[in-house]
Amino acid sequence: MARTGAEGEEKTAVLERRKTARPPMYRVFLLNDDYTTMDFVVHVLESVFHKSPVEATQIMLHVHKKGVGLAGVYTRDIAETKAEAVRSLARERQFPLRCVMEKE
Ligand code: TYC
Repeated sequence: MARTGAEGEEKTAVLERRKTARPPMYRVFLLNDDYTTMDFVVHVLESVFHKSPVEATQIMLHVHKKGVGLAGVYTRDIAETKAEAVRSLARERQFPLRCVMEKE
């Protein structure tokens, strides 16, 4: 069906309303393993991802049971910095905790 002029203008107006483009967002995930302690994962979620103790515990248990869990969603630089912070903390404690990111 042919589009009416008014419909076309409406769509253009909707596209033009946002003045600042939203940046691509990246999901940061923690992966389960058999050696990293639950306490350490909760600590990472609190200190790097600013989760409350309750939420950090919920996310850690989700990762423990399902194998992977979302720690947060950020712009690329922030996601990279957080993933590196996790790896650095894990390395210090010699835990094999893995952290990966994926574009939304
Ligand atoms: N599976 C670990 C244990 O039983 C706990 C754990 C949870 C490890 C989440 C990693 O991302 C992780 N000690």
